[in-house]
Amino acid sequence: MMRSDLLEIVHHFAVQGKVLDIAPLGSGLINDTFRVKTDGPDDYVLQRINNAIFTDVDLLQHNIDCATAHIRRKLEAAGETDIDRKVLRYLKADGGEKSYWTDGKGYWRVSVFIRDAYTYEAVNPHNAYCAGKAFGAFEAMLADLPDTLGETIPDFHNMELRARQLHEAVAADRAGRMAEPEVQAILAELLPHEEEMCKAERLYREGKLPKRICHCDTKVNNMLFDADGNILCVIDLDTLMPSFVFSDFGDFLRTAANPVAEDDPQVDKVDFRMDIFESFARGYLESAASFLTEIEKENLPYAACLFPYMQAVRFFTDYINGDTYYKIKYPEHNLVRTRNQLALFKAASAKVPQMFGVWET
Ligand code: GN1
Ligand code: MG
Repeated sequence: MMRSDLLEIVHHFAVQGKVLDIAPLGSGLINDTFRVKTDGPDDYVLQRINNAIFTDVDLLQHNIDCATAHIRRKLEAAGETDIDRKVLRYLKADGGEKSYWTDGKGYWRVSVFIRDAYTYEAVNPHNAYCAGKAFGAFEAMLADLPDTLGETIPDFHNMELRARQLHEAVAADRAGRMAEPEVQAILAELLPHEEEMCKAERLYREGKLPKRICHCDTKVNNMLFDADGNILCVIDLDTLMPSFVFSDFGDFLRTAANPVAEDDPQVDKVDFRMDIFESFARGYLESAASFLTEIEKENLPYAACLFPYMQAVRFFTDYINGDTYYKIKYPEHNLVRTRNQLALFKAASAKVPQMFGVWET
């Protein structure tokens, strides 16, 4: 994309000041993100929304607008200051009501860049505790959202669907990768756990598990921290939608409790850090206690295993399909990610008894 094209897009939004520079930002696997530097009071984040994945951009931005407005009102009522650094603010396009602009091909949005904030790919027990508190509070703030939010990706964290997609990929073998011995070996390791991992959908069907508004992508790098390691703001709200609380609890630990990145090929370095689990769970339970049911609470250790498992299945499915979903940097990337997440699943599963120990104390 040319800089002049990006500049033209930015000007559909009421940014203040003169644009000085537009440069790529972050490491997301789905959207394209740029930082827009200006000589005005704020810089901005320009994003091209991946509408092959988020097919209903209107619903997507509706969810985000409702949720951010609701959180903003709550922060104001609580007497918070510096609110523009604590909740995202999207600009309306062309002076209208929509917070995105499209030329019919691309879908774009602009939010205010949050200053003096840090992201981490790894955390320590202190910021894991802060993150737990922040996500519990985030869900608590949205628990009484008056608007109805839709599922931006229907059944996004539905393990039964992810399992079905894997089976379909295996049967179709579009990229001819089923002949690889390693693919067969991974499949054999994944399948025996499938039924057990689909427990959430069964509990939901039995009316025992509610859906709530969740973030659904609580990776560590979707959180902004201040210089002291406290959470400033939760970002990347694309997957904000009704889901099980397991999503937010499990996906955070999937990235935070693993000492290495999700695509690190050194599988022997993968582990599930119990110090991170303990501090995150403590923070989360402190602020989520007000709304969590017993069933939700007693299944949080299951959630800690479910998310590495689901992510392994998703990366693996994409590998078998010929890498059509996640951005990859080299041909085996999705296979490396799968191995890593499978190792994490095993490490977490082995520690489930210890996780229950944390509950009892
Ligand atoms: C995707 O784009 P990013 O990195 O925030 C994915 C998540 C996965 C994650 C794995 C919409 O998130 O569900 O957990 O990659 N988002 C979507 O890194 O599929
Ligand atoms: Mg994301």
